[in-house]
Amino acid sequence: MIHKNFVWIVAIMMVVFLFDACRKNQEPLKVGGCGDANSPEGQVGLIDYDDGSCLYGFITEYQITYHPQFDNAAGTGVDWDFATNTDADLILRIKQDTASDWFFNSESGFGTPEIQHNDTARFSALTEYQLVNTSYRWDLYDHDPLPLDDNDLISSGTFNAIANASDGYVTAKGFNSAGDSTELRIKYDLRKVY
Ligand SMILES: [Ca+2]
Ligand SMILES: [Ca+2]
Ligand SMILES: [Ca+2]
Repeated sequence: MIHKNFVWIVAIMMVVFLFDACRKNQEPLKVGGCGDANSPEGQVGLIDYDDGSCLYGFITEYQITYHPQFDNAAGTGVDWDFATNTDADLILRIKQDTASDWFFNSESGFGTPEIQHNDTARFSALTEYQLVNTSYRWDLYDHDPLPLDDNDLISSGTFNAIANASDGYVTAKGFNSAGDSTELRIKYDLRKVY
């Protein structure tokens, strides 16, 4: 009788042991990744721990891929200049929404290049500015010479640099008061911050 009880106890212990081993094997693996919301590749809320792999976006170039052909905010079909050179002469400025200073102002490094409305204007980054998870504001103006005429707003807009980042570009749309759209693209390289 003792022998029989002993066999039963051993059998039950083996079943419990095997069940416990199976349960442990089925526990999900912890998933690592970049847990920093300031990284364009951040996976906040989707991973179990930050594995130190975060890369960050540093601006290499600013682009205006298109802008309105005419200054419709000043009246339908109004040219950007008088009579000649009627394409817009671009001035692009970008800053953090709450900042007072523009961290990029194309006029200081590139002058006011005249660009056809459906051509891409490119401005190399003058400083390696790091994009972070916050709201940015940008303005695009057409330069005009005082005292004849002052600058005209082509478009302005706001965007979150991380929310709008994909495959090496932050893309944002801006508008003028007539509803005409303009596209801003900010090219960035991904690298570590040490
Ligand atoms: Ca012009
Ligand atoms: Ca102009
Ligand atoms: Ca003007």
